[in-house]
Amino acid sequence: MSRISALQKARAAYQPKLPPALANGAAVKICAGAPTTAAGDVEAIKGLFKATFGSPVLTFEPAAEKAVKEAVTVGVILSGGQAPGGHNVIAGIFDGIKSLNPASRLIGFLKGPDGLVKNEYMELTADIIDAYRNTGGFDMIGSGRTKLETEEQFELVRKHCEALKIDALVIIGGDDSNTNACVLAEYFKSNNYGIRVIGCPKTIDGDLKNEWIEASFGFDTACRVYSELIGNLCRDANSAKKYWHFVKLMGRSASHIALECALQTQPNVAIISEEVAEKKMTLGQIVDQIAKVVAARAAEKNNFGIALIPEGLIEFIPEIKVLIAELNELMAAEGAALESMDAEAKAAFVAGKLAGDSANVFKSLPAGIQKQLCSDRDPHGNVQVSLIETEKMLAEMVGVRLKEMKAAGTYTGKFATQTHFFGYEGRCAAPSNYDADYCYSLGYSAAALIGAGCTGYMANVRNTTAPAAQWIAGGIPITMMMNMERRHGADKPVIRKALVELYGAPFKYFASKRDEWAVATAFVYPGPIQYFGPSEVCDLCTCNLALEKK
Ligand code: FBP
Repeated sequence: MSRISALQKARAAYQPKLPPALANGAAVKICAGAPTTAAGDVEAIKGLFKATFGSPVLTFEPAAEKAVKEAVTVGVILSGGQAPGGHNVIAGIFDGIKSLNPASRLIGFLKGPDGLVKNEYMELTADIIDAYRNTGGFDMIGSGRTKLETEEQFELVRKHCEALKIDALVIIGGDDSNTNACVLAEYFKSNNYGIRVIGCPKTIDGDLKNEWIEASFGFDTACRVYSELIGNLCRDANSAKKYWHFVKLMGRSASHIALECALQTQPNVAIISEEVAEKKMTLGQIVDQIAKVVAARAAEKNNFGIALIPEGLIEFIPEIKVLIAELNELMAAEGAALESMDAEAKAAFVAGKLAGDSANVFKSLPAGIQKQLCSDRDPHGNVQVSLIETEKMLAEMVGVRLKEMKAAGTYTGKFATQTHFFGYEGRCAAPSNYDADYCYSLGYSAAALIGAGCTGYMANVRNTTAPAAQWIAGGIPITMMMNMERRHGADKPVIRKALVELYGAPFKYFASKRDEWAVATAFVYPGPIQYFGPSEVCDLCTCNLALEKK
């Protein structure tokens, strides 16, 4: 057996908490609400999801007594980027289906949706599950970003599931992956294939949430890891007093991670992309805003500070957003021509094809950023913003602006920078108590939905700011979260992403404090995640959730 750390050994014994409805196993009493609709473009979604549209929200209540149901065989995939707690979702599914009937079986498809299409799998036995309880990472079965969308893929999935006698599939993923789950559920149901599909909300980005889904799993742990690191940088900056640290944080479409880390650490600057879009700020205005804070701190002899930059910022700056939309269309149309080109040639080719404002904006960007904007999209058509070095670009541009201010006599300080990108550091961390409990409960809820014969649902656990004894579990129809969006040059049904709400309590609190945090050195040092010790340091929820539920 390979060596495991002392923490992993001790942590393996942690028994995640479950909502009371699941205390007697996954054979629960189901309470159904009223028929549901879609998040937008209702008629289009209704037309595309004729078999699964309109299902009710389901809430579980405890069964009167432990019941044995028919054994089920369930397939599971992890899809998209890693997020802490994925293994606990699988452990929850395993324990849940075993509670339905000890003869139930769990098959793990390898490397995400690809495993389903290529029929690569392994049976997940008790020994395997036990070795991964409460661990971070997705290494039990791996993950991938392949999009399931063609009928040919769906038929392969059916063939492989039927050969393994699979009754239901659980897709653990973000908005794109749960969109896959919904499309697959519709295909199986409308063709009477009898294989059910259930989704689970995963993503460190925190943008898969809505009125019903309080959080995507992994967000809590990842933000705690980044906040610990940011807190350490804050302390270093405050000790050495000579660097401004520009920290880019993952979160490609929404700034929830940047906002949460700002709430946990109180940095001098935190840019929130959604505000940039709302105020229609230009890149120049963002640079000015940061430079003003640097100058104000320099006037107090504080030539150091911390600036948080959300990974997706570039896509929210209106002029660059228009440029990216045009680039997406252009790259989809010219895919064949671009395929054989290197990054430099792609940028030159694209520059020659763009016209009007977008051509000027593209030309105004540093060459490195131009190339990064022309790099391949992910399989879902998203720009890979983790590859765009916004933190370096801003640090450089603020430096240039400060030189101009110095020449004009409005700034007299010193400006030296360090840049960082925190993303991968947190995606596979050992789940916090919140994520360990939440994930296990989500997996167990997925098992309960399967036991009840449901399809096209996302497992749901809510009221999670209260102790687990008050958590509510159930299922939400995925069609309820969908709308139409432009992807790869075509309108597609997708789950609506949750962006930071500028009228929501977390942003409003941040906005009420940021001027004070900008000039004062008001850093908070959260320290590492605590797995053992008093409840007030171990059983926390995010600042976002606490403020939203206050
Ligand atoms: P998911 O949406 O799949 O959960 O992934 C989120 C994320 O962690 C983003 O924050 C980041 O931009 C992206 O994955 C990077 O993914 P990759 O390593 O595959 O490029």
